[in-house]
Amino acid sequence: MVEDSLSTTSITSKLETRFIGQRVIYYPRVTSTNEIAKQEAQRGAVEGTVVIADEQTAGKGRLKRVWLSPKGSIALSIILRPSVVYLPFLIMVSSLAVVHSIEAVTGLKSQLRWPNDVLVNGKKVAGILIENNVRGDIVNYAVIGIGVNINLKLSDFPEILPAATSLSDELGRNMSRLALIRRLLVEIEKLYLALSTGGSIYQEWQDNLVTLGRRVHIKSGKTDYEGIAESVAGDGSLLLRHPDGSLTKIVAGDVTLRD
Ligand code: BT5
Repeated sequence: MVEDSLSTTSITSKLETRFIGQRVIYYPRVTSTNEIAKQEAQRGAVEGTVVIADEQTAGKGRLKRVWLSPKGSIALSIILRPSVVYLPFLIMVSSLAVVHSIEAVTGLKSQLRWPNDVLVNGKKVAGILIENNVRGDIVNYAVIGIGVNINLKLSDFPEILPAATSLSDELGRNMSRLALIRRLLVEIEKLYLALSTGGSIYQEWQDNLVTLGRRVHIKSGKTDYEGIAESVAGDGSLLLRHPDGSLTKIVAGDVTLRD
């Protein structure tokens, strides 16, 4: 049996970061850690504050979609106050940090599906929702919300079953959520700090995207596109090559692989 209860102290104790996770607000159950984090950020919470919950009752995906986060998963949100130029890189920082920490703690390899999904064996194991509060060039705050399916039997969640998985389903055993959380905070800080020293995060992100080079269907707002996902631009948008040779830059959307 894996000891798996969380507490502020167990997360922060001797955590090897400078600021991310040095302050943790932990809830056994909460509406949405992103919502709480935004309120805390508005009230002036220090950069690196983490809001974390065992369970969310109103977990959010993008575009008002629902994110299921029952017991056994983790939901956490990190408050950052980056310069505006770094905002497009936050999805790269957070998704690569998830890939690194899953591999470090479980040995499992994961891949990224543009723009924000982390997959293991082709199924979604984690999702990321970044919410920014920006006025002009001034970033009031950015909240990085990450949900990871850890110790869940996906067969209990038929609504997401065909396209989702959990780390325990992939490993065939339960694992320590605490170990993953602590590693994730360390990895995010490392990649985030590397941004300011010109680290090559864009290249690594691009290399991990399973979407590239594939025939895809993309739904972006009310528009549907078909084509080859050719590359990603430095600002994180996807460049889609149409059958007639033209190219569209897509900033946000949902990708389905066609081949
Ligand atoms: C996401 O949205 O993938 C972003 C999820 C972010 C969740 C975190 S948890 C901490 C923080 N607090 C919050 O309230 N949210 C963040 P999107 O790409 O829109 O994907 C949503 C879709 O994924 C849903 O419509 C379902 O189809 C599917 N889904 C829902 N719950 C899932 C789960 N636990 N595992 C895998 N897929 C899921």
